Amino acid sequence: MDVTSILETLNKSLSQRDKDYLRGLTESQKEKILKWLEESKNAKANILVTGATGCGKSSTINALFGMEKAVVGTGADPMTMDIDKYDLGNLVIWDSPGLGDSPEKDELHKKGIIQTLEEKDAQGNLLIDVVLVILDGSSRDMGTSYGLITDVIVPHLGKNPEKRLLVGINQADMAMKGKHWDDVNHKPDAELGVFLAEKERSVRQRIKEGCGLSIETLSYAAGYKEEGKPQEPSYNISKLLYYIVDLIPNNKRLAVVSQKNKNKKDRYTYDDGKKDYDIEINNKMVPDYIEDITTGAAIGAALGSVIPGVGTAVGGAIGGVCGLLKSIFW
Ligand SMILES: Nc1nc2c(ncn2[C@@H]2O[C@H](COP(=O)(O)OP(=O)(O)OP(=O)(O)O)[C@@H](O)[C@H]2O)c(=O)[nH]1
Ligand SMILES: [Mg+2]
Repeated sequence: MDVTSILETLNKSLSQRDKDYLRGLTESQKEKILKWLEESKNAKANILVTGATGCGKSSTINALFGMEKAVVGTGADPMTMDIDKYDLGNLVIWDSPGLGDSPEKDELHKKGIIQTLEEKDAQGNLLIDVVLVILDGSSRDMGTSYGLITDVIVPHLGKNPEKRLLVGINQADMAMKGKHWDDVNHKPDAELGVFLAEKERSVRQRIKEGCGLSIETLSYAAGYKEEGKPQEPSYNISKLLYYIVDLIPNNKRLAVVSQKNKNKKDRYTYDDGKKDYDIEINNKMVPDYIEDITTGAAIGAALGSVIPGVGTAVGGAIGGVCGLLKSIFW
């Protein structure tokens, strides 16, 4: 999308009422909004995805963001780290094996995870914004993953551990050995729904008992992929992105949403229906301190029309938003 069409789209997404409202904001409110957008332009978000072999890390990344465009690289020290790094420009995804392979490999993976969690950005802040630990929902043995969470990850999460960790229970379709899954609508039936809710609750409780933290858990299905065929549609992938965005710092949220997988529409079609997560994601893009003052979420509407899935062009898109807002403000 070029800047002119971005501006046009934006202009259309704002009603006259929104514009009047925005124009009526105080100078300091206007400055605050522009400052946040300016910061968002060059912000880089970092997400670490980890979990046991075969839990569905790659499938999840693919469903969330689409990896066709990803440049596959390696971690800082590939000989010892074994961490794949997907650099999408404004979003970097670190894909690390979890534990459970063999004692020697586990040591290696542990070291790699800790090293990544301790990395700092140019400002000296911890580099990784959010850690997504993926559990295989079809497996009964979660012991190894709890160990990974409480003994390896949590001690290295820094000051606000509850704001940096999320646990996803993947392969929801296989949680009851493939039974009670509605293949047509790509979601669990009532019985499996209850089973999954119980699973989420018990994982939350185990973590709470293990390290005292209240960590958000959610079940989803990235979607099974057969060799040579496209990946099956996902379930709850928009909910997963919503949870991720919720944990991401304010000025990095646009970076994450800009990478939302928009090539495969069905990826974001099926979820538990408790909320419209796509709308919730758009609402989350605007920091709370700004949403408070712009009751109509006018900016959210504008951003929602250009940011999701815009990819590396996010800087230009945000520039467009800034330009339009300036022309409305003054
Ligand atoms: N049924 C089902 N299968 C899935 C789902 N997600 C992933 N899979 C399958 O699980 C297998 C492993 O998925 P990957 O995404 O490669 O898992 P991974 O964690 O990246 O595996 P490693 O990189 O080898 O550690 C593949 O056959 C996927 O198609 C899901 O939601 N449901
Ligand atoms: Mg993988």
